[in-house]
Amino acid sequence: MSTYSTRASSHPSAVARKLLNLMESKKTNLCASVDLTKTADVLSLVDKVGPNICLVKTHMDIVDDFTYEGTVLPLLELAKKHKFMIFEDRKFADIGNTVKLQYKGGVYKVAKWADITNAHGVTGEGIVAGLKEAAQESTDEPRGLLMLAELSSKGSLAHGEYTQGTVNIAKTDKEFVIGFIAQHSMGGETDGFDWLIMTPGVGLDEKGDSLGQQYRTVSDVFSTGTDIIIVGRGLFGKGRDPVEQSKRYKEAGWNAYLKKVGKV
Ligand code: UP6
Repeated sequence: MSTYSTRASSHPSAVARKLLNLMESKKTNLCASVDLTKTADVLSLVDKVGPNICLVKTHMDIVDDFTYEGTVLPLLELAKKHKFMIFEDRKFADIGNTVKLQYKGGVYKVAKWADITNAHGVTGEGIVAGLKEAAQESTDEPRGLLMLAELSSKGSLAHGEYTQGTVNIAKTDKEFVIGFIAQHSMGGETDGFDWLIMTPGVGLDEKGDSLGQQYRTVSDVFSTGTDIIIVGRGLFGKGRDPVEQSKRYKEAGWNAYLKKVGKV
């Protein structure tokens, strides 16, 4: 397997190149999932874990006091301060025209500030085209899309033919679609794709939660093709110290990566 920096040197997406370079220079493949409902809590957590992460994943629609000025602008400042990128986990799932409006507009205007967002394949390839148009009409900054190929939750319907169908949708845009939310590698190398695999449902202490989440360990997800680990409650759950935990997951993720590329 190639190193992050080798992949950065030849990746067709500017977002992916930036992220891969940043991962190499900060020595981290940890994405913090900041699922908190108050802006102050989101920003405080991000400031604590910032030095140890490459990416912050948000669900802005759970933030009670969300405003562009009060929530997004300070988050962008923290992104500059700590050098991480931003992924809004919006999970778009509608026809192209509707997702275009959702991505560009409404309260959140995701295309304006998030480097990366994601979408389900269930509605077909128009979703990629619609989101790409919204990105182009919103900003000159590069934007990237992840397709949801597999989910971590118990009983997920995203497997087999559905997953393959999502991979086929991803193939329709080599530059805008940078990879997948998935539990395994989605291949693609032989067709010239270098997809980033980002994996949620990662936890070193628990096996799951009471609502169907299932956790796998860091070494387990790396053994099946992960490039970036997404960790939420493992960092900030009850009784946890986010600084300590982000260091722990950073180290576990980096060691698993080094092992995979044969550097240890
Ligand atoms: N997420 C999953 N599984 C998926 C896709 N997305 O858990 O297949 C998201 C959730 C949450 C985060 O929406 O924001 O990843 C996982 O959080 P946790 O680590 O606290 O379980």
